[in-house]
Amino acid sequence: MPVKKCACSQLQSERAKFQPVLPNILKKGPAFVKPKFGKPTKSVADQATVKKIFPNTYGLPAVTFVKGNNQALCKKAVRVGVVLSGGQAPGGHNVIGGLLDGLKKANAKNKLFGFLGGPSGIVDNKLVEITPAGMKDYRNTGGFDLIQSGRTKIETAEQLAAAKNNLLKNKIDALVVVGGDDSNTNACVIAEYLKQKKVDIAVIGVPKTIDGDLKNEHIETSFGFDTATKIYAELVGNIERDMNSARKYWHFVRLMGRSASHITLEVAFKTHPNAVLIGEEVLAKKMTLSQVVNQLVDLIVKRAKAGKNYGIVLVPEGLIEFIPEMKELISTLNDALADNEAALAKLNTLAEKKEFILRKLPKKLADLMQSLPPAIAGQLMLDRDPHGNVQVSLIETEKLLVDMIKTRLAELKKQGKYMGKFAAITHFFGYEGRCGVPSTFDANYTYALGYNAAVLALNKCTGYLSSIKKLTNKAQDWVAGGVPLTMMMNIERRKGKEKPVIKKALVELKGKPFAYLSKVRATWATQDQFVFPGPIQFFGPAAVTDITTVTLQLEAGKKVK
Ligand code: FBP
Repeated sequence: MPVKKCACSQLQSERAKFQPVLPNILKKGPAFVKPKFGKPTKSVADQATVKKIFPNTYGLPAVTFVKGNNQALCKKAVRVGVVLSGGQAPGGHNVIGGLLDGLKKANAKNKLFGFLGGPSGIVDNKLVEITPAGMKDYRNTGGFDLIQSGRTKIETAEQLAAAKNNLLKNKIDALVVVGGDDSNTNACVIAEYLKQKKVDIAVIGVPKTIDGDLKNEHIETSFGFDTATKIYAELVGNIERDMNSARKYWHFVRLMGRSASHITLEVAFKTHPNAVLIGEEVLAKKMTLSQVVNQLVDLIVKRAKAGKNYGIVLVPEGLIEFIPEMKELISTLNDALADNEAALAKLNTLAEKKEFILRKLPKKLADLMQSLPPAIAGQLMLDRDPHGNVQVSLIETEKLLVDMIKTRLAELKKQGKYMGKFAAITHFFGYEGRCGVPSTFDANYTYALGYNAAVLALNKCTGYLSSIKKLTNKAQDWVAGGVPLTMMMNIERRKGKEKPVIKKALVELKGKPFAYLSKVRATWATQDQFVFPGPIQFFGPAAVTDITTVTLQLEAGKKVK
């Protein structure tokens, strides 16, 4: 067989033919929609402080696009820049494709430029033009490799000035920042800075993150959540089937999602595991680490009595941050690491750094840190990301739980209270799902978000996040508009300082998805009702190709099986 020269897989070649469906309102192009402005908005909390920091972008009204003649707006050719920021999420390329198509539909002379390697590309003036020909091979593909991503935060006076100068040098009329809560906070900082400097460049955000924690009444979900949870659910389902076939292992699966447990909850809905930990619930119930462990031990003992020495537990990667004593340790560590940055930089090994930092902690917290397995204590010490977040993806909470469970079960065995066998296997699913081929939902959603960002850019809506709503309807019936970035902000402590940031939407314990979990989880615990979702389907009946997440359906008040 001759080797095919094309680097595309068969799936990619076929999937390239898929034309995403645009919401009807955007179909005729930017020349035929007008923004309809609502009432002025307020930030979700800390209004006075947020307003003081963002005097020019605070209080903007929400925007909905309606039919109207806007042809005059499209006469002048514009140059738009796009940057991918933060963690990868399936559909990023389609945001760029939608943006490019929206711009070209408005005026064939419009140009799109991609800043390379994330926000640092703006500061370092690294960009390429994205043409329809260059875009061709990336449509409906996963990954961010067309222009890559990065986590640089543009915050110092020098960085902001360099960004402004490079945008002006390249005659950019609008900048589209595709990012999560932190990156969009940064987009707002840039929008505000440019306004203050009287530079007429609009900055528009696009809600990206597999974590699903960038949401509110205008942003029903961030893109990538749908695909990533489908990929993780396939893997978890496969493990369940393996487990159910051999019936000899307990599997502990940690799932990405940073602080929020949305991914874990959604994967649980799709697979019905025996136990699912929700960080937000652990915090609300103020559960200690031993209580979390004991709860799992009780289930293991109960199942063993029924002859079931196997099971599966889903663990959100941010669990560790929600356990009150760990939360206190992490936030004190955050401040201690930020306050002693220079001194720590001079130390060579992690062990030396740990010794140094232990001396800076109150005794109670130093003792707690010392009581943790050395690997976990070391992982807690690792550098925070540029936005000040603990890198929870590197903390092996599932291993910590298994270690503690083993110890507890051994004690119970000695007391004659446990006669079962406990063989545990740990997994972490995160990076596997972030660059998958976007599901049909994400392919449509990202294309619409990008196209809509072009409309926002042409209308000079600076300080807005691209918003596509009514997502449980058919794609053609989705509603397009924009939500002011300042509306989502509050003040939080980051790197030892109070900072304005977009508030993370954590799992709402009074919300419909968690209520549903509460109803069904006792049954899943003992009466194995595993579901094996299989891989994402791109071709075939709409019932399997177009299905949205259970979370979205429940939030929209729909019934799920
Ligand atoms: P974003 O919030 O930037 O979208 O990143 C999401 C995420 O995948 C988290 O779930 C995870 O904790 C983190 O990125 C991992 O970061 P990194 O890619 O730097 O390892």
